[in-house]
Amino acid sequence: MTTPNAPHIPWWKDAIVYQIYPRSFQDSNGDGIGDLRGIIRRLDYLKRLGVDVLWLSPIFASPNDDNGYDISDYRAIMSEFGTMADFDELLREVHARGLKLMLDLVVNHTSDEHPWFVESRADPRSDKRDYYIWRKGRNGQPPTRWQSYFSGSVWEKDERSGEYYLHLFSRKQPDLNWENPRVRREVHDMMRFWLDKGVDGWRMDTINMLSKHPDFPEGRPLPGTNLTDGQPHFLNGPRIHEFLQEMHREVLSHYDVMTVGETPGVSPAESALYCGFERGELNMVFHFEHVFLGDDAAERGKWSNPPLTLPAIKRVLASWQTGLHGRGWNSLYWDNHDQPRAVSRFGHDREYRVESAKLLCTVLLFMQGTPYIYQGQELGMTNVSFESIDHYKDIETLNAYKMLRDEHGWDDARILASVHARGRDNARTPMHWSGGANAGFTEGTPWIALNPNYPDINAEAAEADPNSVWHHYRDTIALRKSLPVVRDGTFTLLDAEHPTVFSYVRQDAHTRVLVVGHFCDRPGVYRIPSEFVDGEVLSNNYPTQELAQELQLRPYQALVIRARRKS
Ligand code: TEU
Ligand code: CA
Repeated sequence: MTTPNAPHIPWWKDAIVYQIYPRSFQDSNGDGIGDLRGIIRRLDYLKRLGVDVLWLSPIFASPNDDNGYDISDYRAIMSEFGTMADFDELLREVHARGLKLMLDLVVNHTSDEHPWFVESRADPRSDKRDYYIWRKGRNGQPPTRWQSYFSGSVWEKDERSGEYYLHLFSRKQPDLNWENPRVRREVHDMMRFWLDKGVDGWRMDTINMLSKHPDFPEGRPLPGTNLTDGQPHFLNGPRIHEFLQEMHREVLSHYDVMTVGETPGVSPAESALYCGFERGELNMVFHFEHVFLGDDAAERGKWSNPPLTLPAIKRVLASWQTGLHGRGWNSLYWDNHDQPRAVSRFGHDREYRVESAKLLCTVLLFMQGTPYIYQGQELGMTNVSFESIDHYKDIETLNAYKMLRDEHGWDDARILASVHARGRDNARTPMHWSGGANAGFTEGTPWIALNPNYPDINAEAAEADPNSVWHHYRDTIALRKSLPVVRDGTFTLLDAEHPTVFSYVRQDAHTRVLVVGHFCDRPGVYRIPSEFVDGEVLSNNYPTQELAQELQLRPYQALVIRARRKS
């Protein structure tokens, strides 16, 4: 029962989202590939964890050049994942448990096996030609020297017509031409098809890339290559807000849905244009400032793997908390299917794996915004270190391996060290359900090798152990939901330059809460504001804590302390 005249609070502000990478979540038919019926089997596990929304990475028909982010039929289920009847049952079972389902909208590009592109490439006079971005080159060269996210040029020459088509990602992912109103209408119709089935939201892949600069200007030269950085000319392009406001007007505004846009390269101020409460575009966006810290300035981008410092991470996260407070809404994440495992990247995945995985949970979930938990993050799953590139599957990694070896002379050891640290397959090894064969993921041969540490790190063991990362996630989710200050309160970063402690205060008219995270593998002492010295410890990833002005902190300790109300 809402109190009269209370401000309407949309449901996605209170939601916890759990991202499933279906290919690696649960296989149900022994072919070694996760599928929709496997997800149905694990819904009760997700309900017990306490999450509200399930985001599925793409489940649509695809040749899987980029594991489903290359769609060949937007209205069909990928055959390896099951049937439309399986999807309908999954949606029913999700809703029967009071959960919601968010799908992955990949409309910056299709697969080159989509009938639209097959026709577009086959006949320059076809009415599908203008569904994609075809340009003549100059003097036998591509229109620009922009670098693809998957290495090499963004232009692929079609010998028959002599023209080039644009693909910001793989050559099997041709970019759609959003300048064409028929393309936009096709997308709107497809979105309605799924929303009319009862889907509750969309994660929108690379959504700030839809509008390219019409002149395709050359980019900034990239060191050590003959390629350039075209991002200033295709990120946040001239018509992007027009396209998103049209999508909202034509489709989204007619449904009670949640939307999150994947928008690399936006600042907090720019993101407010996408997710500002009155903008009529999206509810929130994913930024990449924390996970790509330093990569832009590094010679080989993320493969150079520049070191992270806690003050730099704090500055970024605090700027998003204060930059969007009262203007828009944050997404909160450490992990997803494109990123290495959080406990390996930001925590300590050896002797302090459990403590640091819990710390990352606490520090993330007490910020303002909607948290996204990636499959396995709730177990403290870690990066994997396959000893050969032959074990890796991700097109981004395999293309980068060739580029780094052939164009930059890196040896295998150097390339593998970068892949171990930053490769996307770190997040794509099969989910660990038990310590049994193949971690309970499949009775067949898994499509990608498992992380060998599944006997020690798996859901069955975690649920049985009250001190596990899993129980900390479940308890922290429940605690977060009991404290309105976490959804509504202000955020104040303390001690921004402290090298090992991330501490901040959340406050509203009734409550002040202090969050302290000690990102360090040694004990430490941290001076807390005096008002919390006689406070109440609401969360602690260690069994006990003496409160004092000079707080004694254990390695990777995380605390949440509520100040006592002044009478
Ligand atoms: O990722 C978009 C994106 O920005 C990625 O290139 C990301 O920066 C990179 O993978 C990090 O190394 C989305 C999807 O999340 C990703 O899985 C797809 O490969 C990509 O779009 C193309 O659809
Ligand atoms: Ca299967």
